[in-house]
Amino acid sequence: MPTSSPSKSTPKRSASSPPFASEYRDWLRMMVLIRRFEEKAGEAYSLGQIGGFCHLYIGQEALGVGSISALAPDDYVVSAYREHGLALARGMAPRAVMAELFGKATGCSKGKGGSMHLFDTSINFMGGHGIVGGQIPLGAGFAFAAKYRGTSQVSLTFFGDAAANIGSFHETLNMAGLWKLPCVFVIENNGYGMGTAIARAAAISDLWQRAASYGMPGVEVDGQDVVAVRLVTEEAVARAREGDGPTLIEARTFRYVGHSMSDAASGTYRSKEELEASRQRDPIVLFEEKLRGLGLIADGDIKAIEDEVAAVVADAVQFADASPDPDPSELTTDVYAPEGGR
Ligand SMILES: Cc1ncc(C[n+]2csc(CCOP(=O)(O)OP(=O)(O)O)c2C)c(N)n1
Ligand SMILES: [Mg+2]
Repeated sequence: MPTSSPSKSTPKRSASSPPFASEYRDWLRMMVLIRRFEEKAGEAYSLGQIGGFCHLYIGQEALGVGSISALAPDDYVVSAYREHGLALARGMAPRAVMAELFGKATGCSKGKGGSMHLFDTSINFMGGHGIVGGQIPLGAGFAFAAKYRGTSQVSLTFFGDAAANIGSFHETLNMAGLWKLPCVFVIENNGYGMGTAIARAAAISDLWQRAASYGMPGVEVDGQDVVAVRLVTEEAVARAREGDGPTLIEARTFRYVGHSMSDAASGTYRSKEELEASRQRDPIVLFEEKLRGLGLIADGDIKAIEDEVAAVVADAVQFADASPDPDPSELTTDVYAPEGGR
């Protein structure tokens, strides 16, 4: 099966005649919520309220919001450690996410997972994984299980550009292509794996082309354009659901902050000019401009979203701060799944 080039995969629907205009406000609100949530998480980390690793999603909001909006409620989502925004976009409560970052008993993983291990099986959000590429075979596993059980569920697997160089990426895509599993693989190409530019680590620069080796379409999309991301994901999800197998999506994006909080100043591996240029394509600003142009939103609406989101984030921090630590007796629980349980 030939891979599709970006031009061949041009969405059938145009963004200016949007069938999902009614969803636009929700998408903008979710992108703003993720941005403000992450800014607050960064602040709380600096104040010592959050410990351990903490990888922020700032700059990549359109990618998570656009792609997850294409899913049905019982589809699966699995991700690496840069997943706060994905968990929120999937519908996890900001309180449960913030409390998990704070390591509190009220967190989605009972305070025992932290930033990199957000889970909520009630919405099929299957983590949060710290081993680079470790979640890629899991994503195929959820798809295999769905196919085996005969459900119509699809699995959406997120990973970074550097993870696309890990062996499990190649092994998984081969099996998923061979068995036509209902999965969609999304490379969140932010240009860097920690401080290493992808051009210094990958033999080709168009990672979507790797799909050709595994019998599935490969698509490149502008990860800063929430509507474009939604359209390509929607097409890939429909394909998977219809039994036509997986798709590899490469979404080009940028993280505005450091790799993690220990690289808060963005390090020395990228120039001020590069950062500045990326800020010219801020996904939230781009979307606000688009909505203004379509006459779908006014300044007052944006302020209302900002005010409401600020209250939600402040409430999440207050809740997390006031919540109890996990009881020491919880140390050995949740290590193994209960017999016969999920
Ligand atoms: C198997 C493994 N090797 C190395 C690391 C250390 N490590 C953590 S994040 C990271 C970079 C991954 O970059 P990418 O996949 O592009 O995701 P991003 O952080 O850019 O979202 C590395 C090498 C790890 N966690 N797991
Ligand atoms: Mg990366």
